[in-house]
Amino acid sequence: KPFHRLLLTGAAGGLGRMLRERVKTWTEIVRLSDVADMGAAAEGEEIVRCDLADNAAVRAMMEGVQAVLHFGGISVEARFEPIMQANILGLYNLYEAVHKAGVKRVVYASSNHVTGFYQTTELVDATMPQRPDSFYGVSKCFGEALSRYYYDRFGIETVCLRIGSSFPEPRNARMMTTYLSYDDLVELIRCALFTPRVGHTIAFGNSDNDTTWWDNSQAAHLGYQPKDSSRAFAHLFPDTAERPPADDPTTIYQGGPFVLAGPQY
Ligand code: NAI
Ligand code: 15L
Repeated sequence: KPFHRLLLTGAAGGLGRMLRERVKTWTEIVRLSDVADMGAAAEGEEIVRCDLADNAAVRAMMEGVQAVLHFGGISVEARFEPIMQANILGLYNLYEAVHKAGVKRVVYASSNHVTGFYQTTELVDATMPQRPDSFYGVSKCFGEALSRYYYDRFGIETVCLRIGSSFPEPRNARMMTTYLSYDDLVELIRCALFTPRVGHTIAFGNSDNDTTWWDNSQAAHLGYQPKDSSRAFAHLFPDTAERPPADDPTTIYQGGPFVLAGPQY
């Protein structure tokens, strides 16, 4: 197998639980980490329960690791304080540990909410300014900037995946555009891990859906070719179904409901 030990953070989460099995084709040992319970270690697994905000624990978690799939952290809008701990301080702790442990590559679960305040009529590419739609989106912007710094300063490569909506199936009409199937996510991660030179790459993560808001040409060198499409789920959201009005912010902006969060936090 190409790797001896891969670290997967966020292993107790929705994507982490799916990736736990799938990454085993690439690595002899997968080290699984989360602040939440991950159950018992199976063969080829190591379990390290730790809070990303704990610098010393993150350092220890990184020992002997060759590459990182960073899927841990707050994954939706929340109060600023926990986002700051997990996604901002946590990212700093992670990259310091990566640097000290000599890890060469990170695949970072960024998010489409880095650009959620672009309108759904716009086509966004990775050269365009970030327009986060939430504190959560701002924290992902920080992760993209921090990983850029660690590449420019130390040569540590990162592929930032601006994941759309990666669930077993789209959950609403918006996700017909943002849907990323689990198989396509695994393929995107494979491309991010094994493309020889990625430098610092930002890639949008979506399946081959009938509509898109994203131009992925800046990530063409990854060679990612989605195989699935939200088309298979079109029957779930017929045109006659009730939707927010056209002048509703959740319809105008790509971030959907995330653009309405904020003051209440
Ligand atoms: P999730 O919320 O199910 O999983 C995140 C995991 O991170 C949880 O198990 C949680 O316990 C852990 N975590 C939270 N705070 C932590 C801390 N301080 N220390 C250690 N672990 C902590 O989210 P999901 O859907 O699995 O997403 C995984 C990653 O992908 C997240 O970073 C999310 O922002 C990103 N993402 C996911 C998308 C999706 O459609 N599922 C879309 C865009 C981005
Ligand atoms: C995200 O960044 C979230 O982690 C996920 O839970 C979904 O809400 C997704 O974006 C989305 O935009 O659908």
